Amino acid sequence: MINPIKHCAAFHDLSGYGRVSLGVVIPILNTMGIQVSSVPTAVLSTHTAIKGFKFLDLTPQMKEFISHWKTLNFSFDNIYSGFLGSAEQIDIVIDFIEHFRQDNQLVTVDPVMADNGELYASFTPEIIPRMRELVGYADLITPNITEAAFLLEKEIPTDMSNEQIKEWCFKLSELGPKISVITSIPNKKRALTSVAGYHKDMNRFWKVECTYLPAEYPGTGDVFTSVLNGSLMQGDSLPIALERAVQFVSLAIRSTFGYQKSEQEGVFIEKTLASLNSPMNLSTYQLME
Ligand code: PXL
Repeated sequence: MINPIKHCAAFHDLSGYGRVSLGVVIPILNTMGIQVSSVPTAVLSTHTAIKGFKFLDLTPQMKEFISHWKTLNFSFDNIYSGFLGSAEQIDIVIDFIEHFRQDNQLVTVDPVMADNGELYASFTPEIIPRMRELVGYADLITPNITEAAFLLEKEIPTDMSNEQIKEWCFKLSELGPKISVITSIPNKKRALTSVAGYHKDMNRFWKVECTYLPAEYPGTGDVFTSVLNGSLMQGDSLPIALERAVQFVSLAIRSTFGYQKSEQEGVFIEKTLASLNSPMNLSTYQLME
């Protein structure tokens, strides 16, 4: 039987306020025609960038959820993990991947743990080696530059040559994944940021640049990876999926930036979701040789 709708198992937190994690993963993947079944890793009052956030760790409940799912004969075209509530949850996600592994499946691990040089407030450094272990089970990983530096035990750069970007992507792929993507790559000379991706089977490196706006919105990494993941699930090539994800994040940031709203709210995806179903009319990706 042909599966009429692709099915994703999503491991992310539910932050009550602020557009991050399941709050963006579900609408984006649904808009892209993908069913999402969620295993919430934690429930928070707000994301961790807002002082005084309340945090309910769902580690024990996750085990029960998954035991139930294992009795129900579910199958998943896509397993996608992001923000985890504790280092112990890494074992739960690994067990899930091993149990639900199937052919023609994309396992995406966004090693959400840090940004701007710092771990998020709910983590201690023990998360880093555990996350390194988890990315070994993934087909696709999408660290930002801070997370990539932590995974590779490198200093966080303020500028990167193409050679360096390629070396980092390659080293990440040696941890296991077929496709390694790095986001928020700094460029000192120009007001630019870029994302780069390496496809191990094709031995090709791709880069997409975009202009930088002076704003920091939480959740843009989740938005990026959700669109990239959805695009690959729709059958797009890696460079086109990178391009679509960059274009969507840029549009969402620009749709938000013109208002005087707190950055803590995240980006106004409600205004831009429909664009995920518009044809792409310009592509700027580069092959890095
Ligand atoms: O977008 C990453 C993210 C996800 N979930 C929670 C967060 C953050 C980033 O701050 O705090 C709870």
